[in-house]
Amino acid sequence: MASRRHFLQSSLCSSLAVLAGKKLPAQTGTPHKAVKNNPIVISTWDFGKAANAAAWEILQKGGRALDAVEAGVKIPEADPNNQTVGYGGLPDRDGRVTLDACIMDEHYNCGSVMCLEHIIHAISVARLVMEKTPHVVLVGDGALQFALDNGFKKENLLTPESEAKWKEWLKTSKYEPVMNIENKLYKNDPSMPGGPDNHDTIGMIAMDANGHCSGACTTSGMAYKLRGRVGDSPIIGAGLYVDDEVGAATSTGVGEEVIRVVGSFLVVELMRQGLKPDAACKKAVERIISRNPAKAKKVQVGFVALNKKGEFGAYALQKGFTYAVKTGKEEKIYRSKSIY
Ligand code: SD4
Repeated sequence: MASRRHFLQSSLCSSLAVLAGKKLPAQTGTPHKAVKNNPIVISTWDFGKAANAAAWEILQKGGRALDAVEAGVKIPEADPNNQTVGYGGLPDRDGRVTLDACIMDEHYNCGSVMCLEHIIHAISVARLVMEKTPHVVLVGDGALQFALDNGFKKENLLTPESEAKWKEWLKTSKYEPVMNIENKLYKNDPSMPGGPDNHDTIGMIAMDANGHCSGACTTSGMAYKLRGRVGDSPIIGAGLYVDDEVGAATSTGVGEEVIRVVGSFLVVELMRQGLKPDAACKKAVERIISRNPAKAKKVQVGFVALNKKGEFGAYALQKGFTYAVKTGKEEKIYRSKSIY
């Protein structure tokens, strides 16, 4: 009865609004408001700066955000010195480099590869999954076969440096996924995946000169993970989400904690409800804490977000999370606020 009354009331309101010539707001919330001619790109971590520069080449010419984020994240994917993304990534516990990546455009199109081996540019394979198949996700051997069928080259992604670190790790085989925390405990332990000189996943979100958003996320995942383990990074909604009505968000850190709360989707939904990007990221981080307070104290998760007004922000569980921003006016690395 109550719901019928509610239905009647809301139908009456709708009819009155239509009669009054008023356009009702879209049910999804924030109306599509684009900031034109003001492109922006944001990436996780310091090394996002070089990636942003590549993305900017495209954005400044009026190119599409989708092309920009793909070109941007290809920089760390190809960098052998970056041991958490693409070529040179630290392997799983069996010594195999397995990559996770996803991409999403302004039309809710998305593509993803999980546990992909031997292909440097996992992000481009993810884009091809999005554009050339009726699917969203390809995994493992199937993803590799698809990549090879589409002209990608099979390569050895394990560099001598990463192999040496893995062999060092094998001596203890201690697996503790602690990432990039400014934390004395791990500062002097070179075998830890979160050691001081280590970096993490690149998540990149951008808005182009037409005011449209896209995002990309690519990683070799947690170092020394179990074979077949997939983190948040290639999971649409967890490691990345784009909703061109609202904005975009991406994450880095211990993927299991992000997946549990569908982190990037959560951030975007919180922005849809009216929160600024930094407040939305903070709430998502708090959600992680509320789900598992003991664990949250020991691991790192960081979110970055961008809304359709071009406002951006970030929040992390722990100190030490940085993100890079490039606009027509600034090129800067920010230190994220954190809970702990
Ligand atoms: C994962 N989120 O595989 C990735 C790893 C990462 O910062 O981002 N590290 O869980």
